[in-house]
Amino acid sequence: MELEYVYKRPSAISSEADGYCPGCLHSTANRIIAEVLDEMDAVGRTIAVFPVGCAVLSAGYFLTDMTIAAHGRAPAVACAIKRCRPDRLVFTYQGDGDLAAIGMCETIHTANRGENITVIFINNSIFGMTGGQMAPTTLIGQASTTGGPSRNPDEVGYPFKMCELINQLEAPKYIARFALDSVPHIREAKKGIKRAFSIQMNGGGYSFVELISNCSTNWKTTPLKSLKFMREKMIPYYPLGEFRKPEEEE
Ligand SMILES: Cc1ncc(C[n+]2csc(CCOP(=O)(O)OP(=O)(O)O)c2C)c(N)n1
Repeated sequence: MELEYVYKRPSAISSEADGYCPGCLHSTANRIIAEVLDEMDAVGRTIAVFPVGCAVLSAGYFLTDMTIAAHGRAPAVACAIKRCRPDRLVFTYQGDGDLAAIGMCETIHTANRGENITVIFINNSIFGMTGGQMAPTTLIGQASTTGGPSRNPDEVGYPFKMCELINQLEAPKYIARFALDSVPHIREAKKGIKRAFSIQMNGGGYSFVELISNCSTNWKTTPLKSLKFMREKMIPYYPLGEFRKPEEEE
């Protein structure tokens, strides 16, 4: 009897076991991006730009063309690739330390130029790979190895809301924030990624998709409790939704 698969591995992802920590939502983010690439029949014409940080582990699983950029420089590298190969679907996949700390300059200028690329931003409110240092997105009161037991805005400023910041610029065409804490939210996130990729492939311009994610290892909690932290602490500070989309999409 022939088996009919109702749920299978997207062709954009290899069969390697992933190296993320147990419960890490990078794997969910990888999966929905890969599903979108499959649905758009875009695997063979995609170029991914991976960063420094846990997000770079994705480079071991995606079967698209790809490169890895120096810390924070993924948008600059992606712009160069896209300008040389405008027929390709080019996206970056970056953590919050990469995108909003060392890479803040590249992030803002790329968005301001309206480059026709998609930036996927994994916001887990901490530097993951290097061991839980404070990120630009660490919440007020959140513990980190460099910010102490409680982020104090009087000393280190307030957490950056990247969608809201980018929404001040003229050029971006699509700006949205989703979360990976539940199945309905993951479905919404997938739709947003597809919308961003479609805008790019239609020559529409810059798209920015933030995904609220977790880091139970450095938050020093369990994967299940990390979902609760996302719902109770992160989403209230980082409201979900589409901040900007092309008029015809309204
Ligand atoms: C120029 C440079 N500075 C610092 C580092 C060290 N470094 C490696 S990963 C990382 C943190 C990345 O954190 P984030 O972007 O939040 O990604 P996550 O690991 O949480 O996915 C840092 C600072 C580096 N590799 N290169």
